[in-house]
Amino acid sequence: MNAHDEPDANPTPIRPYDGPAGGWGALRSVAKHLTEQGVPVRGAKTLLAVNQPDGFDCPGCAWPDRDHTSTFEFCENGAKAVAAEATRHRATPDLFERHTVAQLARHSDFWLEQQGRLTHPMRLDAASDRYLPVTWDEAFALIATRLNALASPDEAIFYTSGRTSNEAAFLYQLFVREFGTNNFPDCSNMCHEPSGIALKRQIGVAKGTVSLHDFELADAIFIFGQNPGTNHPRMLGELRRAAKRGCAIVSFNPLRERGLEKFADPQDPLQMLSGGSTTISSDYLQLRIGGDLAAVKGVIRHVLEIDAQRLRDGQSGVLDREFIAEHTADFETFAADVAAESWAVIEAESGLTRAQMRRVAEIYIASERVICCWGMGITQHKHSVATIQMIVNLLLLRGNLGRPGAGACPVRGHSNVQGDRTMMISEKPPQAFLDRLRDVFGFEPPREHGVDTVGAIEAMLAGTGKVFFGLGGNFATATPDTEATHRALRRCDLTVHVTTKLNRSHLVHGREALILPCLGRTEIDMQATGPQQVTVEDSMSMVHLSGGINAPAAPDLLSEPAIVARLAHATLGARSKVPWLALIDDYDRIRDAIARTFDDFHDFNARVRVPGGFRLPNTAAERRWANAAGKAVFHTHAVPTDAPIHRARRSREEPVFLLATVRSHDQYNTTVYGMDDRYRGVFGERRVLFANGADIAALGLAAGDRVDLRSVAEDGVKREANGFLLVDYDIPRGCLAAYYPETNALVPLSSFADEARTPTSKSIPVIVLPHVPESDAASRRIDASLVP
Ligand SMILES: Nc1nc2c(c(=O)[nH]1)N[C@H]1C(S)=C(S)[C@@H](COP(=O)(O)OP(=O)(O)OC[C@H]3O[C@@H](n4cnc5c(=O)[nH]c(N)nc54)[C@H](O)[C@@H]3O)O[C@H]1N2
Ligand SMILES: Nc1nc2c(c(=O)[nH]1)N[C@H]1C(S)=C(S)[C@@H](COP(=O)(O)OP(=O)(O)OC[C@H]3O[C@@H](n4cnc5c(=O)[nH]c(N)nc54)[C@H](O)[C@@H]3O)O[C@H]1N2
Ligand SMILES: [Mo]
Repeated sequence: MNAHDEPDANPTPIRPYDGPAGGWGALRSVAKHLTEQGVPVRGAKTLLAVNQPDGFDCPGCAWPDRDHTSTFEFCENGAKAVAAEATRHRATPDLFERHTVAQLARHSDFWLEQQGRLTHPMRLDAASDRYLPVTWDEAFALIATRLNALASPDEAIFYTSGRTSNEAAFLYQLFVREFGTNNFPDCSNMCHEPSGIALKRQIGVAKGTVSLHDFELADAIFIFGQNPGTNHPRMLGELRRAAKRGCAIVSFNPLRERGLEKFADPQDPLQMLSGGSTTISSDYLQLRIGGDLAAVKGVIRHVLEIDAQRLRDGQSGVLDREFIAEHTADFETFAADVAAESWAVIEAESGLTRAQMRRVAEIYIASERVICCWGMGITQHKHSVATIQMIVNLLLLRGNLGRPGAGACPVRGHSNVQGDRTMMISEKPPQAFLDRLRDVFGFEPPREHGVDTVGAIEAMLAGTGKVFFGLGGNFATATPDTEATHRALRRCDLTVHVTTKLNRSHLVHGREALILPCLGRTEIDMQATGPQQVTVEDSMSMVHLSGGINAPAAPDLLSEPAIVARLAHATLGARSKVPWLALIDDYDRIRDAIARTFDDFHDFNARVRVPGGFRLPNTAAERRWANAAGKAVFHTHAVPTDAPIHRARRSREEPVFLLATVRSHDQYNTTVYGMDDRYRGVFGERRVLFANGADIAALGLAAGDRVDLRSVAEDGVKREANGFLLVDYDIPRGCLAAYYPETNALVPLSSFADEARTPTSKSIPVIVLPHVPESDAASRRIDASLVP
């Protein structure tokens, strides 16, 4: 990457931050980002429409809003997401004329993003290595021709990122299934897939069970592996309210995260003027990376022991025995296994003391109503499904499921990632759903499972995946094993991306390539019958409308539903059973089709127009268990002691560390907004490695030194990422953290969660070496693989 792409290098990149999260820093940061994007006035107006009944859904995270009708809720990172979309900068055909693809590829991701909104559909001209403008009709005709020429529809792969609306997602799955494949990898495969799998089997729903109202009632909130101060800032408002009324907030995180400690709410004038803040976490457990299963099992062991002791003392026990008897299965087996687990193993693997876990058990028992939240610190490990089931086991012990103030809360990422799954963006659709599609639309959908994200990369590498189509996202950069992924994309005959901005995936292309620019969520979507709204589903199953207010970034942009429908029309033509173009004239027609397909969406158009929208039914929240057992099931899991990290440590002389890849405060996944990570005290620099001071010293290094990373993988492939600045950070020994996506090259494609196949981005065994300047060349090889 070009160093000169980035803003001026900061002379003191590391300046520990001891203020609260939020506060004036958040307001200053918003002003800065709006100004940089050239949108001070329009931006402010745009911000006031975020999450309003007649405005648009925030394109940031999936955290719900209070009623979706309340006053403007301020969120620094939501504002950055809006500013990024409402930018005045434009990536016009002129940009592509001035740069070959190889030249563009030499720029950093940050620079690519700064070029602004794309304005025209572009087609790769291989001879000149340039993208040239193409008409929409030509673009659709080209894709249609290539799709129809495939030996099998399964040679095409259709990726989705979680910003896609319900309407676009529904049309997309309809088109692709009528075309004939279930090849639907999506960002969820890299994100909350393990949550869906764990919960579906255990409690019969693949989603969380709580609503915002439960946060007002909870006596304790446990937060596992999540950094809300950066990734779900509006959640801090709920946590602050909860903390103020005395709710215990217990955070499990290897890193000290500012947003989990103290928060000054920019919504609260008094707090802002007084410089005050609210303490968020009452307890902060700095466990080891990957140590959550052991930690929760330790807490459960204490709960069971306290229960037994109380019974022996003639007191009442602490378990909800009625709930366990009536609603759960397999408790006895589970309890016996927990009692047999060794404390030595629990302590060694969690990195917590028995006393620390005892304290959590006491908080748990003292709390009538408990919510457990979790994020990527839980899902991106080999044993993520088991860890989530252990967290739910803890909830089940005292009936903390399906009653007010209690429940499971996987905190979803992208603003509509949950809705996309509800619309059946899924490589493993249930047969009953396929029957329904057949009955409603009159075509026979494919029955075989398709590929997920890892499977898609494998298929492209093997040459069986030939056309890659991405509805949003940045597949080349978000996925693991960067070098292998790039090789995979380059093997394709055709790569197509529907996108708002230029990103790496457009430059790591197949033999033929198209970039299709679309409207963003903040923009007016004008169709034959007038301006259209779309719908989204938040992390708590609330479905509501979203309509843009800004003029489109360019006259040639199409909406995502229009792109999908016109592509379907071009590809399937007269053989289609679906009136594609008519659906686009009025999105109410798409919603009617959704209502016919999914019972939970009956009277969709009417219900979604009620201010605030509606909540999808959730059987587990009503204590009905729609899984095979017909009960909430206690799942027994051993504490893992033979994971890749254990094997790597056994096989190596030098210390092997466990690296977690995390988000900085100035990024949205692969989109880098800026070079600062304010709450972690990092400024003007992204190649940093957070490490424990004692580990730094033991390596014979000092904070401020540069180091190179090698992953210790079992396939013998050398994977490296080089030139990271060592930062002395409050993190347990043996653990490291660095930013995603700079470290994705270290994650082997074959390293993923059991059952869920989610890449293990939070547990990469690595060794740390002093930086060798020549190794920059190796790091650049990854970027150089961009240059054909
Ligand atoms: N501004 C902004 N908002 C976002 C995003 C963004 O990039 N920027 N991304 C969106 C998306 S798609 C998602 S999925 C979410 C992600 O939101 P998060 O789940 O908060 O994602 P991460 O930044 O990956 O951070 C995970 C946290 O887990 C901790 N952690 C790492 N390993 C472990 C472990 O083994 N155990 C425990 N207990 N903790 C661990 C890390 O220290 C970090 O605090 O945010 C969404 N919202
Ligand atoms: N190492 C590591 N890897 C990870 C993770 C990690 O924690 N560590 N996290 C994983 C997670 S949780 C996720 S969700 C994935 C994210 O994977 P993706 O969803 O594929 O990636 P994003 O960076 O969110 O996608 C950003 C791009 O989306 C496009 N875009 C933005 N808005 C719109 C829109 O309205 N419409 C369309 N069509 N396009 C739009 C822009 O081109 C932008 O460049 O990454 C995963 N990868
Ligand atoms: Mo995500």
